Amino acid sequence: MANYILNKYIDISKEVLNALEFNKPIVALESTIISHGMPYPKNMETAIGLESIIKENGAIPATIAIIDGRIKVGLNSEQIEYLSYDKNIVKVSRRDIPYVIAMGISGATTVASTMIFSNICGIRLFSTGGIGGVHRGAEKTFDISADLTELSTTSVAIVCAGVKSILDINLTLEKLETLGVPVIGYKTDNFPAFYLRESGFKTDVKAETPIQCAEILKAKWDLGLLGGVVIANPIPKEYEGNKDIIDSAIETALKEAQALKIAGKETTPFLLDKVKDLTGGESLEANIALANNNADLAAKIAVEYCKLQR
Ligand code: PSU
Ligand code: MN
Repeated sequence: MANYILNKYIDISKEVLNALEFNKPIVALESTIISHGMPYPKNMETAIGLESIIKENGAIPATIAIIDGRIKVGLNSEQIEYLSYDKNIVKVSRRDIPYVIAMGISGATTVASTMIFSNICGIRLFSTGGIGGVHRGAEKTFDISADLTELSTTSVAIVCAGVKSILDINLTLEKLETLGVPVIGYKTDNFPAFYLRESGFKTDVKAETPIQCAEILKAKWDLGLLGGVVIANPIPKEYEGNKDIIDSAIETALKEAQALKIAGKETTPFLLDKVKDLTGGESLEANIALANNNADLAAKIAVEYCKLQR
């Protein structure tokens, strides 16, 4: 993208700019997980912890958000704190970007919008907790996350712990196949379900090492096959949740959402919040553990991908 457009809308931090210039490994991080995914101050501690994990692996973290109408790639600690406690932060997916910028307000980026800004800057690896997908009952509601359409066109790889079973996991995987998005299981061929290591549904392929993951990304993008890749990394065993407790919390949350006629962009945050309340602090600890685990893998893949580019 032309530099004047970059400068007109985007502020890239010094560290990230330097990494881009010298072809150093970078990992993008989303901010919806900070503003809408976890309570204060755990969200702030987690966001800062994720950046440290990426640095320990020799990569540069780039947390992304919109602050006062400016797209920020690479945040300082005051900006992370602001996103962690302020109650007026808008959830920004692809369609919300123009409004939030034009109004000069602040927004937390979802997987879709974080991918968009990463791609504009040339950042190829992105780490998060879970991606959006096809909601249960989508045959009636048409509720399919814009994260999936973004994955079909925007060339960024996402390391995640699969998707939460608030979604229809099978339909999410079918949709990803239609959209031509590779789904790589990291050391597994069973797609993970966020709190659980296995969803029971198969991944497209399995990779055993960060190098293998990097080689798949390189082959895809070298060939001009634009679009994203899902790298599904199961939650560490010691943090895995109890399936019955999670399933029953999700059932309750879905019923409540239906009764209250929750729709549109509110659906995912509503369901996530309910499940969090119903499963208590344990799910928060699991969420932090899997996010850390994903940042670690994403950084390792970014380092290998960078080597392949030299
Ligand atoms: N799933 C999670 N945690 C999250 C999200 C999804 O387990 O925090 C967030 C991500 O930012 C994701 C967004 O991109 O929700 C998807 O929202 P929607 O379904 O409205 O597209
Ligand atoms: Mn939706």
